[in-house]
Amino acid sequence: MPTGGVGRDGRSLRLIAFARLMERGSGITTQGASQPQLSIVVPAYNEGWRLPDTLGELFSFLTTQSYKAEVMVVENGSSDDTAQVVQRLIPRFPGLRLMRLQEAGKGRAVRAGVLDATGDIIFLCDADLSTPAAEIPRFMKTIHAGYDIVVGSREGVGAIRYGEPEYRHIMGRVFNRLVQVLAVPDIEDTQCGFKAFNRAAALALFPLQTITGWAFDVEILYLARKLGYRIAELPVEWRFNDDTKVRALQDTRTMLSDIITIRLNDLRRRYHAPVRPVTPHA
Ligand SMILES: Nc1nc2c(ncn2[C@@H]2O[C@H](COP(=O)(O)OP(=O)(O)O)[C@@H](O)[C@H]2O)c(=O)[nH]1
Ligand SMILES: [Mg+2]
Repeated sequence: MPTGGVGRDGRSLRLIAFARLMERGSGITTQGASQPQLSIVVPAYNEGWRLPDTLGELFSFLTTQSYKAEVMVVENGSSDDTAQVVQRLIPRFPGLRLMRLQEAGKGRAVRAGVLDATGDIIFLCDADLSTPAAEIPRFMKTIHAGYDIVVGSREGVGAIRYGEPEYRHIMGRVFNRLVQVLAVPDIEDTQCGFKAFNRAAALALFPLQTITGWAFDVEILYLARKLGYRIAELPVEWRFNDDTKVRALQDTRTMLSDIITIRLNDLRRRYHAPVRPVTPHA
């Protein structure tokens, strides 16, 4: 069960969310048989050595599931053989796709992947599968229960963090406090790489995204709140990998300035788009 439907001002937001839900049913679109029901977007930067294992694990999980799925690896700016590795794996894993972009940035990669995804539910999942694929059904069930967005949380009852150095945890908690004060109250972990969106929410939110780096999650959740989408936070199991791409000082500075940018964007009315601008699968 979700730990809670969180809203900017509690009850009224829940009412808006309920009205939106009634308006558009479960938020899940009906598609032709050729469309996958689940799209998993995997941003990958210099992950060539790891992807055969993680994609193998992901696909061996997906073959146990009854729904159709696609997995889209989005690579940008890698200096290793990430793209070639994925290309070699495509014949082995039907449903695997590769997208390449010129400029780096996790946010940029995720945005492009989500906007190209064809599933009813669009998942974000890190290339190191730090949260196991077995968590996917719980997230899908929560979307089917009516939530627009389900975010994995490494905090709260039931969450388990393996191998994370204390300094990283403290950094994360300080960042989260600032995020809560400045942008997204009540979400304990905006930065977990494991998130699910129903298609309609994803296609309304990601076109508005401007942040191309690590803080893109904060912008998407900020927008989700602003537009009244229902968000559930589910505690997950998460494994820290010490070849992290996060550079403690430099990236934290950029992320903080990105949060200021989000607030300025809003003041400058950059986020004033129609709430439902895209018709899924026109
Ligand atoms: N495509 C793409 N992916 C990125 C970029 N930076 C980070 N990632 C991916 O983002 C995910 C999370 O990165 P990771 O280093 O595991 O972060 P951590 O788990 O928070 O330490 C991984 O799948 C990375 O490959 C980028 O510039 N482009
Ligand atoms: Mg990781």
